[in-house]
Amino acid sequence: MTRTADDVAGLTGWNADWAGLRVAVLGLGLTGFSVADTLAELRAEMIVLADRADEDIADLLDVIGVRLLRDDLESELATFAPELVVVSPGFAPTHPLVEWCISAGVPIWGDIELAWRLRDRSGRVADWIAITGTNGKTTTTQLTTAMLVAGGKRAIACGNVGSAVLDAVRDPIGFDALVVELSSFQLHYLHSMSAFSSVCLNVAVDHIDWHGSEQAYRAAKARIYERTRVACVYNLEDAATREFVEDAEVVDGCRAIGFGRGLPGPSDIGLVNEIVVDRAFLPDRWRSATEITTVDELDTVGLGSPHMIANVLAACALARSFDVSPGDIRTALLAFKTDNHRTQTILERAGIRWVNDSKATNPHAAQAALESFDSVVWVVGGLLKGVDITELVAGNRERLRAAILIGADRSALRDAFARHAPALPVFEVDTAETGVVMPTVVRLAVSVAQRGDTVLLAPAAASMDQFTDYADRGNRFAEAVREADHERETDGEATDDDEPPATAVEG
Ligand code: UMA
Repeated sequence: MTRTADDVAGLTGWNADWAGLRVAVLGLGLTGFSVADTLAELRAEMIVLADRADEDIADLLDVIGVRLLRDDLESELATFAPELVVVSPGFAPTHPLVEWCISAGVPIWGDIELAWRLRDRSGRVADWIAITGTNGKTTTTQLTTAMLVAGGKRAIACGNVGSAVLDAVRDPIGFDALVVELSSFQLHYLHSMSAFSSVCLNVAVDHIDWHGSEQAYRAAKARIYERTRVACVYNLEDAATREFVEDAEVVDGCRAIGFGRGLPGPSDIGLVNEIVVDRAFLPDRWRSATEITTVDELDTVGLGSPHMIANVLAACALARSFDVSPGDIRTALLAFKTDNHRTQTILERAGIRWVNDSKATNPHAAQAALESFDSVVWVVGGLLKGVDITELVAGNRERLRAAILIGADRSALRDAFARHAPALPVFEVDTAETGVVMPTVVRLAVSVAQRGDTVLLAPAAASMDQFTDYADRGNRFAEAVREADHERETDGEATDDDEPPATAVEG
């Protein structure tokens, strides 16, 4: 039975009849794989079309039993005759495959549309807070997430910030809120999202090559506000964003909340004498205002520049709409910079998450970091300061894929692993050369990590044997991770000569 476009439009909910639906997935990057993986779980009939594909991801596709086509894509698509096409954001509307779908009348969704329809995957259906804008969206997404988390909500940043929304939607525990960063590309292919609150931070000319015109780019940005339920947040200093809100079809009762660095009116968040104040989310907003923080305080954590203040104001509005208290928001803001080396996700690539928790300078802190993840390649060691590491090793062996030992005090670690996790692959980085340690760690981690793993730097030890301090250790780890990723992206340009000279031995 072939499904019509109307049948496909009616597919909403994880338990809808996805089985056997003929779907073509365009692209095989972060988005394409998350889409294929999800639809495989739903037993759709699927092909993935990508003329360029990362070999690792292609292998994974093979593992989940999905067919990848790399040549003659237009005729493959026509032969397959999809009932639905799910397109990666890199595919512009003028791409020949997308044009074919348009002319054939096949519904075209982005991954965000699919994720929205499948948001009831875990019993706990998250509200979505949607963020776009030409500039500042990633910072605002991170700030908002931090504020929600400080307010006791289970929240995650996802989307264009670098992790697929479908992965967040399929989290087994679920979230109170997804803070979703959306690019104009993603918005273009999004049709039914109804965010809890939404913001377009600003609009400048961008991505004309993809959209075809400035007007089309702006139209995509404006979509963020459609069907918003509680608060449309707009920039008082950017008239276009206000116009977008005025033109949007929102849910009855949804409010328009302005943010800007000037004096706030009722229903705005702004600055009064360099104090960040909320005049939107309080009972008597006509006569009073709530103080959140000051510009001086923001300055101390590197958030005092004008564009950063604007991002902070927008994030405050979104968090306040979600009922986060001014006190919790302030707490999140003041911790924002110092959080850098605490379970900071550096990168997610090919299903592997790279996390920096260099701040874990003792077993207690390392335990907290380890508990956050199910399957870990653990980078551990340094100056143990005479602290017994045995319990930490014994108590976590079940969640470990492998361990990579660094630092001066490796013998205690080596013994603990030998006694309590004898079957675990344990690698040692036996160099003390500062510039070489982390590239070696990353190389070893790449060789052993599998999809779903987290490579976690949580050393449970002080850093001064090899690094200036924990920040230096964390920064060097992050640099090595990004460097390795860049080398991979530049398609094997890295040669053996680029490899760090250190030896690494498997224990
Ligand atoms: N492909 C082809 N042929 C093409 C075009 C693409 O085969 O002509 C395939 C290739 O297999 C390639 C894949 O498509 O590997 C790439 O797809 P993609 O470009 O859509 O990238 P993804 O890996 O899916 O990542 C996308 C976003 N990328 C873009 O929008 C270009 C990521 O944003 C986003 O984090 C991710 O989805 C998860 O939501 C990055 C970005 O640069 C950070 N965004 C732009 C920006 O911020 O300016 C918009």
